[in-house]
Amino acid sequence: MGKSESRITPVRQQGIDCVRLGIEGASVTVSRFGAQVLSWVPADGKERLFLSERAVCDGTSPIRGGVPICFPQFSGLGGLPKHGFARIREWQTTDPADTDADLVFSLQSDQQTRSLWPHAFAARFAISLSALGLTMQFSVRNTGDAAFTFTGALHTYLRIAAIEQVALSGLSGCEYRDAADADAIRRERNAAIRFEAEVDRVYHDAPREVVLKTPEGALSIASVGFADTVVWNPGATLCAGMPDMAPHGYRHMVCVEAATARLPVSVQPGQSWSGGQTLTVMPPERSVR
Ligand code: TA6
Repeated sequence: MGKSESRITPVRQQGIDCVRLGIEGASVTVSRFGAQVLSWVPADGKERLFLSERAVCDGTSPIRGGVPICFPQFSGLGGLPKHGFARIREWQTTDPADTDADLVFSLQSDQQTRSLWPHAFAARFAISLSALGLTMQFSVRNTGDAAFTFTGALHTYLRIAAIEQVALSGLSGCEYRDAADADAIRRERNAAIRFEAEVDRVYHDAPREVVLKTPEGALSIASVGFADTVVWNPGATLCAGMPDMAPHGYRHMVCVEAATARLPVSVQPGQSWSGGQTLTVMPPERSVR
């Protein structure tokens, strides 16, 4: 099926209102709550995103899994709710006609956002789908008359069969802040990261592409605009204390996030910022471990 024959349908996933887009044998499902991608199934038919079986999908709290949009604050880097408010707001679908994207969501500042964060903004989340790739682009325009700064991320939860079998390459030599060890600043010494316990790292000024290798194949994770790459897996102990994760949930996910965390981005009045992440299923010859 070609792009012109793309299909967008309203669906419910785990009880939440979503929009599903199908193109070239691939599909992506996005919740209106948070404009959160919950499912991405490329044309090979395999789900690539993790959505916790215990995710809360009633609009009362963030959804554990998929691709939460963290804005205007990454994690606890400020006084806002953790990871900001974009992931707990209802977004609107917008006509993608004037863009290259297949699906576009928008979120504007209102009284509620201004009560938390006193700035005027218009945010967009644009999705482009192909047979083996998913591109997500977040952009924000300053619609007020004073500059603002923000931090944020596309907090992508990748589905994996078994955490002990995966390796993430591409970050060797990169400086990182180790949030799992009192925010120590370290340098990545390993050619590939493996996950034997909690990993919670912000890689500063990270390379534009990292590769997640698994016995089933490899996934390229590329970013633009976002300076940093966050890598997170809670490990068994933290996971056991998370009410919206099954005890074994940590074994089936790893977050590789396009983030702007170390240095806040500044946006002048009338100006826009944008950043994105592209996930691509790699051909078998580039997948060898
Ligand atoms: O991006 C990594 C991180 O900030 C971790 O520290 C971890 O807390 C994770 O996000 C999940 O945060 P959440 O608020 O969704 O539980």
